[in-house]
Amino acid sequence: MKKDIALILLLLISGLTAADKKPNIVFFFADDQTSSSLACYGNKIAQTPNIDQLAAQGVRFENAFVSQSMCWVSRTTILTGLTGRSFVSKENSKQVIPDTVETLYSDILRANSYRTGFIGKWHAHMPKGWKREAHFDEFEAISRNPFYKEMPDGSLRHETDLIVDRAIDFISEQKDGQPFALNLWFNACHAEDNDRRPGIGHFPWPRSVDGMYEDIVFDAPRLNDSGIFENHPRFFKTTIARERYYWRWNTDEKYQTNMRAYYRMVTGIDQAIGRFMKALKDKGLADNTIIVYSADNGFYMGNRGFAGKWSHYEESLRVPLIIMDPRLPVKQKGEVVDSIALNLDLPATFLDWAGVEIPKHYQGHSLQKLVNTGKNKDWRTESFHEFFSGRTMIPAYEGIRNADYKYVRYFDYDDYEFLHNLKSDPDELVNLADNPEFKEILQEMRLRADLKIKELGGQFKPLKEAVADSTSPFPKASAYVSHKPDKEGFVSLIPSKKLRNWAGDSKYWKLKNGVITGQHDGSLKQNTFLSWKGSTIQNFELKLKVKISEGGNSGIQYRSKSRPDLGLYSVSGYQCDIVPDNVDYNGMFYEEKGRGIIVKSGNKAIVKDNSAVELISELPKQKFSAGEWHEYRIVVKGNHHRHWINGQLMVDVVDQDTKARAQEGILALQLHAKQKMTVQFKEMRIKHFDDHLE
Ligand SMILES: [Ca+2]
Repeated sequence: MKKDIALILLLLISGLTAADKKPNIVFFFADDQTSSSLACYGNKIAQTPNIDQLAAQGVRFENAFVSQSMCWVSRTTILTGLTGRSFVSKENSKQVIPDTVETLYSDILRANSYRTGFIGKWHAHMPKGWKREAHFDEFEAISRNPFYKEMPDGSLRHETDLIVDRAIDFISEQKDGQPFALNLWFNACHAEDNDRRPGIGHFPWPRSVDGMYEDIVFDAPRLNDSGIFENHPRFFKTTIARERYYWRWNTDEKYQTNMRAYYRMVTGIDQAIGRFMKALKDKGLADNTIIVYSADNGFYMGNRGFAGKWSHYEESLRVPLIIMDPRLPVKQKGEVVDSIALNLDLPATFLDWAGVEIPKHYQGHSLQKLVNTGKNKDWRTESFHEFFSGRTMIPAYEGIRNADYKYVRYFDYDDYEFLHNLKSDPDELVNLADNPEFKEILQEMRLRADLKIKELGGQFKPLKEAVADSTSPFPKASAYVSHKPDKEGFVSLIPSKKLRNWAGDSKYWKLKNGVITGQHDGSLKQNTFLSWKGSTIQNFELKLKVKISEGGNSGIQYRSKSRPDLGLYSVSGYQCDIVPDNVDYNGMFYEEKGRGIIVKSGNKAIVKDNSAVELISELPKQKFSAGEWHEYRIVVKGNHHRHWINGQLMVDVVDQDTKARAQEGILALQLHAKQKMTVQFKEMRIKHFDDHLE
């Protein structure tokens, strides 16, 4: 009897302790990451040991989705517990209804003794006057643009690392006896949209993962067959998902460079998580801290001829979801759950862990039972998905998905419908909406979608304006995508005010009155570059005016590559040399990579594929003096390169050694190290010829 009483007492005490000791919650939230880019989700290349470890010690959701594949909507869904449709105005889908964001899940946790923190990418659109920092004990927005932030000592630190630095500060200040809920919302792996230089420009990674995946040659996108793209209705083929495909995936050169960069961003997150986990353990908090890892939306990495997210396909909607609760029984560790989980479920789950009642209006459900036992017989079998953000730019849709079928309709396009059989056609390549055999299923899913829409707040008002095309399905020159040429076919490259569309060290490069000036006093140790961020270039005519100081040395780089191994602003590739008062060098055909002359000025030549030069003829040589404006013109078509200065042809070269140098790359201006110099550029205009010349 005594023994029993002791046991009951012990149970009571331990029971009380467990109930009293609320778990801490850390929510790692990546940007634009489809689940397939993690090793624990089957990726054979990605190195993500720390995230994999979370999956091994916790639970991984095989079927996690977002209700809307869009950064700000997905984020607001998590903050409010509502599907997008329920928190925006039906007249203006960009406007959030103030009542719906008055109390966030973090406010509820805070009111229930939690210390709350938010560090990282916010991007939730809130009504005017709404103060985000008032909704957390500690709040620090850290955005991209740029990904690298300057530290007080002048060094640059990537936002992923910075967010985890702040997170470690947060837990180091944590007092005993109070639980905490910390949101660490990364900007990685979102692309730097305004910087389309492949690699470190478009997908900037933390420098700690420099060089990773360099030897990897990525397989082409699995759903790469051009017929898959062709099979879409026109409105699907002209959106920004297609435009951005030309920003980052359309050629092998771009694809490989950007894939490596994207994977580095993923591994950058992984390493930062590893660092945080160690700090958590050192602080003695690991045993009572639940870790959640997810992403705000999926991502197209060239599949179907698309980039970005937004649409109804699985690449867009699927996200990773890993929950590591250290209190889990051993048999649950490493469990994979098949049930449909949504971003909508996260706030309900957080509150459930905290032992707080879940508000009645929350539309998601706590995942706790699924995490703890792997099962929940009352769980949903169907999920609602939609897109309405930026309806004027990106096709909006609504619909439902279950284990067997996905039904959606693009409601601004005469209710264009898709019906996919997910069991027999998991890649969603066949649209069954017009197939009479599936008429009943279509009808049934239509009705269920209607019911769900009614429940969530009803239909949107019809769009007033027509949806504009973002691109033609097959632009002749991808460099023209988002850069419309003038009547003569040229695009101006020098902005009127800030050097926004160029990347370089502002210490050396300035823009004033339409003139770009590169200057140093002799202290520059290594060549530095100013690169155009607009796109890569292939076949083109470039016109500009150049002025250089005496003894100066510069160049116009083209079809170049970023060389982060040499520095953030280093590039290599072809160069039209700028050296005044030198008949051999001015306008010559140079290669920055090997720092070598390919062909000197005054030569018409062929560079053989073994790099031997065959001279065809000599062109008249001419000196061009320092301190005066000269007109440069570069025309490149295929492997034929020509450089002119003041109308004088300086080099005319066919470079057959095409493997030695990239045939597509970025445009950049050089500032040569060592000797003090000033170089200036103005009236710079480029005309692009077709990417695929006859
Ligand atoms: Ca996103």
